[in-house]
This record gives sequence, structure tokens and C-alpha cells, in this order.
Amino acid sequence: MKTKFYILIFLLALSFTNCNQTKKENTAVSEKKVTAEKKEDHKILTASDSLKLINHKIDVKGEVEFPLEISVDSLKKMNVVILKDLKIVCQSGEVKKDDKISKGVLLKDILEKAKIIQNGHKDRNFYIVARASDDYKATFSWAEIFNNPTGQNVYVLFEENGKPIKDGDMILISANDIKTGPRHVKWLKSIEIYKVK
Ligand SMILES: Nc1nc2c(c(=O)[nH]1)N[C@H]1C(S)=C(S)[C@@H](COP(=O)(O)O)O[C@H]1N2
Ligand SMILES: [Mo]
Repeated sequence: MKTKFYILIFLLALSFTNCNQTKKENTAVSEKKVTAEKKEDHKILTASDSLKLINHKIDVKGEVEFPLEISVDSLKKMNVVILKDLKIVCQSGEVKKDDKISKGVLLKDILEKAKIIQNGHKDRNFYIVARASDDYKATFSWAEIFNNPTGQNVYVLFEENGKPIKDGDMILISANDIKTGPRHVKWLKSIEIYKVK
């Protein structure tokens, strides 16, 4: 009886060590994948390549009453907000940027100026795409911007640490996101408003 019990314990222990081993192998594989992705996704651009992507004006267009063309100068005439300690963290967890001070205008203020065309108060199924000249994109929903704390932290930035932006004239950022890298749109080109069909 006792020997049977010991054999059972031994077998159980053996199965646990096997489990751990497979887990370890899995993590090793996924870590390798992350490094490979990182190299591919975050290309280091030369200054002249970055210049080619710059837009001095961004278009606010789509389902709006007043399509706008926004420049750094026109942003400066709006309600400018100062952001402190803005960290840009990639999906991988890597800190890509750590700005002490940034200046920008709320996306909400820009959209209110352009005025989304709404047919009564139940017409709120819109999505907003922030697009860059390299076609990188970030997407927001109407509710996120106008009826959620997220919207109080989405900005179009025009200054970082007292200097003009390096990667384009303007950057769009959703500062409340868990990882801020994905909805950090450099070389911002347009803000597009679409209605869910
Ligand atoms: N226009 C544009 N914006 C972009 C990207 C991009 O490739 N193009 N990369 C994003 C990613 S994956 C991250 S983590 C942050 C910071 O990336 P960086 O280190 O390439 O600046 O910017 C984001 N914004
Ligand atoms: Mo990233």
C-alpha cells in the first residue's frame, strides 16, 4: 500500500517538472519572436527620410460640417494644454520616449470645432482614424472621445521639451492608454471621421 502511494507521488512530481519545462520552452520562443519583431517594426530613420514624411498641415475630414486644415500655428491659437512626464511605451514594454513637458490641444476640442454631423442624440456611432504619412494609424470611437475619461487625454502635440516635434510637425497621443506606443501617431497627416454603416 505504502509503495503504491510513493509511486503515485513520484509520478505526480514527474508530471509537474514536465509541465514547467514546456512552459519555459514556450517563453523562450515568444521572447525570441519579440526581439525579431522589434528589429523589423522600429526602423531607425535618417533625418532626411523623416523630413520626407512631414506634413505642415493636417486635414480634419469626413463626416464633419467644417473640414479643417490644422497647422502648429492654428493649434497655438486654441486651448493649449501642457502635459508633464509623458512616457511612450511600446507594446513590448520597452520605453521609447520619456518627455518631461509636451504641449498640445485636445482632439475633442478639434472635433468640436469641425463639428461631427449628427442626426439627433442617438446618432453617435462614429469612429475616428488618426493617419500618418507612412500610413500608420490609430482608431478611436465617438464614445471614447466624448463620453469617457480617455477622451480627456487624447492630444495633438506640437512641442516636446520646449522644442518642435522631431518626427513630423504634429503627433497624436492617447496618453491614458496602458501602453502609449500604439496610439502615438508620428507624422500625423489626417484625422478622419467615419460613420458606422
Ligand atoms: N507614423 C508612425 N507612428 C508610429 C509608429 C510608426 O511606425 N509610424 N510606430 C509606433 C510604435 S510601434 C511605437 S512603440 C511608438 C514609438 O515608436 P518609435 O520608437 O518608432 O518612435 O510610436 C508609434 N507611432
Ligand atoms: Mo511599438
